[in-house]
Amino acid sequence: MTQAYEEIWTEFSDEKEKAQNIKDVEAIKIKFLGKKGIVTGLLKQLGTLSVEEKKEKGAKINELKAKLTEIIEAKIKSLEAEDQEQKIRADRPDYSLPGLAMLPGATHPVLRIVREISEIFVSMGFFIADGPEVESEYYNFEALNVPSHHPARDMQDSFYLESGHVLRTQTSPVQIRTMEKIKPPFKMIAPGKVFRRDNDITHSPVFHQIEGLVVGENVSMCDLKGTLVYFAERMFGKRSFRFRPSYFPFTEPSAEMDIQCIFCSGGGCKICKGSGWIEILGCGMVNPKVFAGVNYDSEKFSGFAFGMGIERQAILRYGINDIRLLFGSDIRFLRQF
Ligand code: 2NL
Repeated sequence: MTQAYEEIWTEFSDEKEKAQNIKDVEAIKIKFLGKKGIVTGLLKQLGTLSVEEKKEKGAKINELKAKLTEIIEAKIKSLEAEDQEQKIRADRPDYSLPGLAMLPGATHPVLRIVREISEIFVSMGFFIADGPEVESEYYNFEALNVPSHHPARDMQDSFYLESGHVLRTQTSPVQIRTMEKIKPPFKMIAPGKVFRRDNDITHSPVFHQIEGLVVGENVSMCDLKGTLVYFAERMFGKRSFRFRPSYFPFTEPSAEMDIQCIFCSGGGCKICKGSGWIEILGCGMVNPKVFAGVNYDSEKFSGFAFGMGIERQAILRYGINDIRLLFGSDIRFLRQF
């Protein structure tokens, strides 16, 4: 019988060595200690023996059973611990993997141009002012000598609110409000959003403008030209510029300033429509009727004013072919700046 125990022990030890996982160990447990297992079988055989032998062999078999049970439980425990460890290792982040790119934010091209232009005028002593985007008809039109029969006041061209207010169509109301508050001489610019009922590849219902106003004694068309040429050369580099007569209700005389086409250098191309020139801004000497509205004495003071669309400057500067790209928030477009 001792021989049999030893064989059982050897077989058990061999199989235990080969066991790879809990399932294997469970199978060994059933084979040796299960209801129909080898050790259980030995215990069943005891019934045929004498009381003396039963006592002696029973004790030995029970000893073997206890030993095997202990080994199996220990093995299961260690395998479970290994499993647990492996799970934790698998869940652990892999710090050697390449990270996700963190793209830095960037200034929108429209804001970049606003800052660039503002900085040029601030360097000449202009201050920056702002004002409401929802305006009364008085500040948006009347005060600028745009009478109620003027086509610019047409419902089709401007956004009107039920209250009778209007979304400002230019930033000039900021200048009117400033003139109501302070006395000349001064130089100011007013950058901001403006609104018109237009929407196609060259027009957006919301766009940005910078207007400027200089008021003082003996301010002349010479000052206008000197200031705007200095600005344009800093903005676009040394190029040819020209002033053409134009018309605005709020200035007299009025002009438009052109730059020699930056795409064809004046030879004529698709962008300048063959003319060799591109319009960059409108300007003029402030109409005395505008001064009268803010109680400035036109005998004593004169001034010049100008206005330009920011998107237009951005389109010229960066060669953008659809104004809507500037408002689309498409990261592939914006990333290029
Ligand atoms: C354009 C032309 C212009 C002004 C704006 C102005 C403002 C006051 C008095 C007189 Cl308070 N003028 N602003 C003058 C001339 C042209 O803008 O083409 N803008 C996009």
